[in-house]
Amino acid sequence: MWRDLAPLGRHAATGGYRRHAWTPADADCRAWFAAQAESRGLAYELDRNGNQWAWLGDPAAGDAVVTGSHLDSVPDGGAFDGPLGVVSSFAALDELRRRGAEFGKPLAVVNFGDEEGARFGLACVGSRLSAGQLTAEQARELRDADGVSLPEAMERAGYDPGAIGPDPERLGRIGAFVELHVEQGRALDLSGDAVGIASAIWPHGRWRFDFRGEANHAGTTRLEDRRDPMLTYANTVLAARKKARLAGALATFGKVAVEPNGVNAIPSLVRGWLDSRAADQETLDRVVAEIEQAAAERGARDGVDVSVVRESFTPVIEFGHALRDELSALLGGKAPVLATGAGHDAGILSGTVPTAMLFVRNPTGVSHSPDETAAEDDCLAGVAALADVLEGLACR
Ligand code: HGY
Ligand code: MN
Ligand code: MN
Ligand code: MN
Repeated sequence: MWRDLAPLGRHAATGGYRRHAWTPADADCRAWFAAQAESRGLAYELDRNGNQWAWLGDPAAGDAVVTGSHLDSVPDGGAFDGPLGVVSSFAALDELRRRGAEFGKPLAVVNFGDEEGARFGLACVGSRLSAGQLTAEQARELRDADGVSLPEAMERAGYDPGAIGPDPERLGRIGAFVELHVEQGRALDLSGDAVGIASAIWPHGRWRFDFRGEANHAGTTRLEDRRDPMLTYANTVLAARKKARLAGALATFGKVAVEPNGVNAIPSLVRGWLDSRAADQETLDRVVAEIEQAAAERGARDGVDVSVVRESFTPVIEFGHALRDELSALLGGKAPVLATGAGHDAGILSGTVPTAMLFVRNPTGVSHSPDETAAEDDCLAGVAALADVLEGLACR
């Protein structure tokens, strides 16, 4: 169902998906979204930041109930992270129509652009711009690995980046936003539940570590004469794992760039990106500081300069209890409530509109991988739960 409904299959590169912002794969997903809206007679809108909306009812009436997620992916990502939420939103709307629901408020399905930040390095670009958490100036500075700026990428994809920026009027129309998402963990699998409700998103961020050494010949430079940044980087990766383990936090160096990146050349520069997350701010701050210190100490030994830039950060998101409890009641009080370390557009929006999240069981917990999966029955249970929630929030 999910691979058919959202055109993901064509973009499975080396087994995983590469639906990155403003690429042809993204364009296919966007075309799919517009077609889904049109086939249901929903009013389609593309907003100033490239987010897509499919409206039932008049948005100007306000107090809209909005549901949706994202369609883009991480490199070699899976088929469910994002698309499950968008597809389930359309399917839940279909279910409400089957039930003969009478809508007392406008309802919309949304696809937020560039949630994963795979191309430009910042997550939730579409929702951050609309919520005013990323300025147009900051967005214009974003560049991909080929030096293409976000506005250029948008233009090449046929979108006008001229008006990117805060969208308070549109977000002011929203009375409640509910995002359904595949769980990126095994809590529901362990508890034996198909659907859960989010309580919070851990604080998390991305830090860029630059390790600058001295380029030299791999075949003629004595070990004692080297200033090898790869050595410092490798020891920093090991230190990050140790510090995170000791603190009960998470730390991942998942992306690296090496210059000049030649097999027979000692690098001049190794650039490593740290993703770190923890259940509370104090732990996160401490772990990152300890990793920075370990990098600096090892760099001093290796004759390597280390500099660190925090590229993005999201403080802890506590989803409001009122909407969360309303969802719980609408689901009969049986759905477990759980926190997550994964960032979401719902987290970004929660600072602006009442927001809640539903999670669907992931039997292996695996995500950000082609192996991500969810059982059909659980996906359908997610649709039914979302329909119940939307009916309770938007219908007479
Ligand atoms: O990285 C995250 O936490 C999310 O999947 N974008
Ligand atoms: Mn993701
Ligand atoms: Mn996601
Ligand atoms: Mn999300």
